[in-house]
Amino acid sequence: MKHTILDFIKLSKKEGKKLLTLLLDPDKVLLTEVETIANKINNAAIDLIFVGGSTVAKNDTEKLIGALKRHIVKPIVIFPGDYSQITNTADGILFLSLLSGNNPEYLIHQQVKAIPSLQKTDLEIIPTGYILIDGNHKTAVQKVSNTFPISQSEISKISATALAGEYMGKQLIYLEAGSGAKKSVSSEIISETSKLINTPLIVGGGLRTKSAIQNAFDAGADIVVIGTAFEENSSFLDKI
Ligand code: 1GP
Repeated sequence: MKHTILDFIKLSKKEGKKLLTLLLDPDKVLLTEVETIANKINNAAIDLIFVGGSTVAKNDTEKLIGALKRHIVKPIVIFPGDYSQITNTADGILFLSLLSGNNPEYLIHQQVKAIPSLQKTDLEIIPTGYILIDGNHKTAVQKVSNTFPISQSEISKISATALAGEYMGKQLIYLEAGSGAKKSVSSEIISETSKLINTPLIVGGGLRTKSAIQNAFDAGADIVVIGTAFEENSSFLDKI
């Protein structure tokens, strides 16, 4: 089994190097803009690229990653909303399990449905515990997964869910306030969770400023994901 991306993440954590990830949603990126976007990514402090969305038209993920690959050597990881987004054009995939909700479809059934497609790829598969946290905004993940996020006040429940994920063998834990969240995951939640787990911690959702990203890193995030801030203003990366 390949471990290139995960090894890079673990080594970065060990060395105290924080990683910044750009999320691109195939629904929102025009293929004609890919070269310009790729140039920005190549010149920015972006370490990883996630590609995915809650609802993506068939083949759009493959087309976007294929186009990005013509210009970018940084690792591209599928961040799938469902198993139809699997494509061998990427380097790896977050093999997500939605640990915060009570919907077996996103806890295990989608993962089983993904197997026939994954067996035809040589993607690096990265077991990831995905924890949805209330961002004061009904997000696409919440609607599509038909689950409720955990309230930001339930800090011990969030950190316990993360540790349970680690004990279940997840290699990454993702605290997600949801794309376009009005309230990003609080520093207290990030801090309490990162203290409890050894697994690299990803934080995303609603981080729109350089200081918000820095605060998430300072609180203990190993990887920060930005999506909307770049979608709304492609020069956002120039400031980082
Ligand atoms: C969503 O965490 C990511 O899955 C990014 O969120 O679009 O709010 O940056 P934003």
